[in-house]
Amino acid sequence: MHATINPVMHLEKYSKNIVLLGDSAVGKTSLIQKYVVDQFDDKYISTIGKKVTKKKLMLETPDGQVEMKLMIWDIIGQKGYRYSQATSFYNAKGAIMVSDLTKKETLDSVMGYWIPLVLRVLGPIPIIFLGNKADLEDERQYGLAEVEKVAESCEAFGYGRYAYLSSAKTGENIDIAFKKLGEILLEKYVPIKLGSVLQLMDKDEISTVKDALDHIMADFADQFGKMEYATPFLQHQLKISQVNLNNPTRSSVELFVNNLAIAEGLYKEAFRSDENRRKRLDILRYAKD
Ligand code: G3D
Ligand code: MG
Repeated sequence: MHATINPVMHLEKYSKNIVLLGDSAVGKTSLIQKYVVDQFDDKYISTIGKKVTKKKLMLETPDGQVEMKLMIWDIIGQKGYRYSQATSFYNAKGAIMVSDLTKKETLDSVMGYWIPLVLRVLGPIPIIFLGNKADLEDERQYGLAEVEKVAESCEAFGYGRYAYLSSAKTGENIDIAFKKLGEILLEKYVPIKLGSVLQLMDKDEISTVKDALDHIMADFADQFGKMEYATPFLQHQLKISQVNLNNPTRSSVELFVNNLAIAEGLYKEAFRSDENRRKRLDILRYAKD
């Protein structure tokens, strides 16, 4: 057998793409700026010109803290450029939808333009709604109740209803909004222990038996140490379990998992190899074909 074993890059699972959406001048770039570097600075905003900003977010889980890397996409351009806008968020797993509290029409276009666009491009994803520029109290044309009403219209997506009044100037509710979105995204993912490190596996990314096998081999290699040492070992186990890497059957992968556990039992404590066995059978269960 000469198949190359190609482990999934589990590190990618830490990164989540999110996007800020809303009419021009509602404060999207300012909110990202304030969240990432804690500054509200017009000069900087005009020069930043970046589409993606990275920010690390620490989240609590029952298995301890998890670090999530948010890749925050800022759309450039106004309403009406739906195709160019879609290119900057087609990969987003969640959105922060911004309207300007001093301009009622920006909330109307959340309903009339932005939500329909999200549904067309991404389908139902978690969305946090912000009524921004809360610091300009005298100019306010609507309040939290109206923003919540819009959020309510997306409750059917299944992620709850989240609406806040925010200000890129004072920082009000910005951290809370990003963190909430991070938490919702994390709930969609199943934390599994891979070796010593808690990593995140996206259930939705395991659609085939092949995907499951990929995760199982990566999990084994991760515990074994280096992939180059684990490879001959894995190839032997694949062979005796009659796994065809091009088209693995569920029963052959089950056998493979059991054989791996037997082999691991030779150098690991019994409860460890059994724990691995059960975990890997769980991974296989996520495969839909
Ligand atoms: P956009 O990225 O959605 O297009 P920007 O919006 O972040 O570029 O912001 C548009 C204008 O609104 C900027 O002012 C910015 O300073 C201002 N702004 C953004 N958020 C807030 C806020 O929370 N409070 C107040 N008072 N102003 C805000 P300029 O003057 O540069 O057009
Ligand atoms: Mg902008």
